[in-house]
Amino acid sequence: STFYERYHSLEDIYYWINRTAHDNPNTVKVILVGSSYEKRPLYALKLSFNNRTNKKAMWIDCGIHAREWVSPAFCLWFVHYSLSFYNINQDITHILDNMDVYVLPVLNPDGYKYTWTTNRMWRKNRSISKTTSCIGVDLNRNFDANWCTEGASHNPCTEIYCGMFPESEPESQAVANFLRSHKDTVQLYLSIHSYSQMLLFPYSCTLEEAENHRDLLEMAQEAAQKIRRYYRNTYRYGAGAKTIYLAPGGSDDWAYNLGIKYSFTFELQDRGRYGFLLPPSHISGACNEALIAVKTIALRVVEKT
Ligand code: 0X9
Ligand code: ZN
Repeated sequence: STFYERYHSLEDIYYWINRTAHDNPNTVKVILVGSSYEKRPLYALKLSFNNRTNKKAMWIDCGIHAREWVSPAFCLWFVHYSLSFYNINQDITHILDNMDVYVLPVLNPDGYKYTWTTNRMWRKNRSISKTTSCIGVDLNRNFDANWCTEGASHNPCTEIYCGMFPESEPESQAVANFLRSHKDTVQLYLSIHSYSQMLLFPYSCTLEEAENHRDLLEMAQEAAQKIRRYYRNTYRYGAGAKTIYLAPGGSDDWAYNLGIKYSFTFELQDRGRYGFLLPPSHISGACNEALIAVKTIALRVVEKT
């Protein structure tokens, strides 16, 4: 199997980030977006294939939930595909000609590390609370979107602990700060999770419909259709609250409310057979189908603007 068909330790991923930038000096830059609770760097890669002015951008983050290993694998896959198939594949070429891409491979490095060393099923970050011995905040409940209402918990011992206040965690704050300062260029926000095979869009924090719900629904539907057609796999799609569950404080809803009107959360393979423990032999299938969904949605966003 190739490098991209395996799971990698945090150290390997840091090494890969550096190496990828070093080997592609004209197109790839490393951006330090912030640091984690345990002071690990949060590196994003910026892919930029030309110097057009007023270029728009998309953002992809992976690994917000520690145990969802196929998610960081997708971010690596996507970068590798972009670098390998620019000027070969029409769709990715058109996307990269019109958009810069920011890719954050591991949003939650402390949690990811912990799943490699101590507890494979860890979800949250590793921040310590003053009031209990329970550790970690669910970073996807820590953003300022109906923060800690139904679908999140004030109890630090739960898997959906929302933290002390919105953006209390350095990881969520770093992403929020970056997007706030790039909101004039970033038009598409993507957050990659697993598992359950879904393409979700706002809102998850309320049952209300997003203002461009029809638009988002059509994009997700087209992406799901392509996955079915090319890979014979089924993805459900829809607004988060009605498709999976009410869950406030998520990055997708927050980014949407910031003004990034195309905002999606992908739940990659599988539908529960292996769950978070998706075997490495399934990485290529999972990533290829997610890639076709990303391309479909990004092409639509490019067309609209
Ligand atoms: O609950 C979540 O954070 C995501 N599912 S997961 O099983 N990967 O934990 C779904 C996130 C959907 N979006 C929001 N809740 N905002
Ligand atoms: Zn998740």
